[in-house]
Amino acid sequence: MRLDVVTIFPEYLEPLNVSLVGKARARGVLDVHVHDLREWTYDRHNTVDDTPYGGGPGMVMKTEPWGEALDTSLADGYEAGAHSPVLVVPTPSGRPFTQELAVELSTEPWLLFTPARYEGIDRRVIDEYATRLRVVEVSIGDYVLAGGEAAVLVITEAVARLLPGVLGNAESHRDDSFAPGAMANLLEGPVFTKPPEWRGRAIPDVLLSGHHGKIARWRRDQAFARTALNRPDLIERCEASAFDKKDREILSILGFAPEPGGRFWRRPTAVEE
Ligand code: 6GU
Repeated sequence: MRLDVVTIFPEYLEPLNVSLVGKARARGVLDVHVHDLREWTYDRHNTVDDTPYGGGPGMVMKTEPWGEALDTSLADGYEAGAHSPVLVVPTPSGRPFTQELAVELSTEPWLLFTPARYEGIDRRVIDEYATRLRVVEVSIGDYVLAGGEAAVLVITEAVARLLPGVLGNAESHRDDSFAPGAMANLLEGPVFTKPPEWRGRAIPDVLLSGHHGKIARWRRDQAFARTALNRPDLIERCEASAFDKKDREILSILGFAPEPGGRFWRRPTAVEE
């Protein structure tokens, strides 16, 4: 997979040299190109922003540097044999980034990211490239960052670990929380390793029992407990048919009850902790 990133802070993308993404690059699975947007400015101050038409606070990133940066990056990539670029535009007004979108992007041969600062990029730039390429505007969550660079790191890491040959084995993704079809989309429960006792804290007996059926059941119960606590919406979203008899018992203990519609809803509790 080829990745291009156009940014006014190339050094912000340094983490792409480290850890999992760094290894994917070293192995030749990922071909990363970071470009400095200011290379395509021609005034003394390397201006990339200007005041917004219609007034209002903040600044807007100018069309011309982005147009030249994207034309050049695209030409370089095509020349190197890349094809079918997808323009990924990080923006808090984009479509939510999910594991499903990560899986989808991991099948693309070429992603071109346009992290913006200020109030964003002049809309005409996105509209112009949308006539030629697939454009996906993506938000990584319901909060506002000062710029899209951190979002590029997040998206890249989520995508890179799905590429063939990056993680140890394909099995590794199957149980990911949020993996499509993962245990009814529950959050994963706690994990433990040696030593068997630490500061007076033991390992749950069942994990030492060697009884694989009991261990799987305990892990699922833990997953339900954690999901009920942190993401009850994930349980409410599941079809009731995803739950077996023991699941239903656990759900009842956790305060969920089946509705005629076929889903489980949490009974209102006296005090939400
Ligand atoms: Cl992709 N960019 C910015 N600036 N803020 C965000 C975001 C992206 N996703 C959530 N908040």
